Amino acid sequence: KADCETVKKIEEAYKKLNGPEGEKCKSLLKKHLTKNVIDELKTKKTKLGATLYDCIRSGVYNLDAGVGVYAPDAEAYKVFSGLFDPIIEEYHGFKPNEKQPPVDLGEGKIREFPPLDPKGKYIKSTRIRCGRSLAGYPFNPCLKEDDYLAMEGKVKKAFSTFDGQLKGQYYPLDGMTKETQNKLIADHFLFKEGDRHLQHANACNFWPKGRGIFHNNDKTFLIWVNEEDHMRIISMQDGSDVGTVLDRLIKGVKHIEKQVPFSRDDRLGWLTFCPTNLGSTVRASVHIKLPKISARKDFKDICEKLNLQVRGIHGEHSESEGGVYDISNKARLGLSEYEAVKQMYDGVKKLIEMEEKE
Ligand code: ADP
Ligand code: CIR
Repeated sequence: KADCETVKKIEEAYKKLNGPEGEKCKSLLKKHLTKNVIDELKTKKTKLGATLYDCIRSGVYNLDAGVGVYAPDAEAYKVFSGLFDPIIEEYHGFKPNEKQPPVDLGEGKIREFPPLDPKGKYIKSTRIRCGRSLAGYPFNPCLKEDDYLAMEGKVKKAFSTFDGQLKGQYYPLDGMTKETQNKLIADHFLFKEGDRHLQHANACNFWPKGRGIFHNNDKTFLIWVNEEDHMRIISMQDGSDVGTVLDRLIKGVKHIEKQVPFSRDDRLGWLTFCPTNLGSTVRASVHIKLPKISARKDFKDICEKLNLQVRGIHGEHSESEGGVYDISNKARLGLSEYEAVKQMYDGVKKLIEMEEKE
């Protein structure tokens, strides 16, 4: 059972979210952390010792969070389902009695995704990423220094087996010059450093130990190691050729899953640290300029109705620059990998049509 100290912190968190300080807070955490949920869950613990406080600490500290919760280990999704399920339902539209469909990466359907913007009038670049967790390891807050190093060792070995266009090298963060790191971040290849949502989720312990990036020569196939998730597998390139980007991602995923076993849940699909990434784990995005419709007050609502999410030029929690937005599928759970990509594809196609008519 969780100790008194923890229970007290949970009760104080509720007061903070619902007091004057929390007035501007619009997170799903605030909405769904009700008195009843607290009473049901405040003394519970996972086998690894994670409490409700561990799930909510990031969103309690960061009142500007959109979601505000993370699962310290996979069991937390079950033990604290009273909080996670309603948040998952509101974010993905995935109900507690639903199940993630079987894996369908979209193999054999690449031809359905020809370039979205063949003349290059709107789209600068296209990226598709998915997340994976190594079987047998919990998420960040429960990992020890030795775990990070062991995991890094395992994936590094697997990376050395890529060949052809996927062949590349692993660059550990530990020892990378600030100059190289900052250039990789600015060029959209590497995760940022010091994300306060992750820091306050206890996800940055022993940083930069065990963290790094693998990429091929062209930087069109990349794998992030031990940032938010154990692995983020990424395919990206300039232009709008979604099919080619997806084809490369599929080849990479199929190769790596033969080398390392990943954690999958019957109901939630591929397991990830943040509930917004569960299921297919796919975020397919374009960097796009739509000067006319993005100037409209209802731009975000238009995107929301098309199941799209708008981010800034440096990813989540960043602003647009020069009129360029990152537009992607919003839902990842309850739909296959192929369907997630198709949601972005069809939605962005529609936005371009609207831009041309405006
Ligand atoms: P994630 O997609 O992994 O959840 P972020 O939103 O933080 O994480 O984005 C990570 C990086 O990927 C950022 O630098 C972002 O600008 C970049 N990125 C996302 N989509 C694209 C795209 N279509 N083209 C180029 N870079 C992109
Ligand atoms: C938030 O609530 O705003 C952050 N915790 C991020 C939530 C979703 N994004 C993500 O997992 N990349």
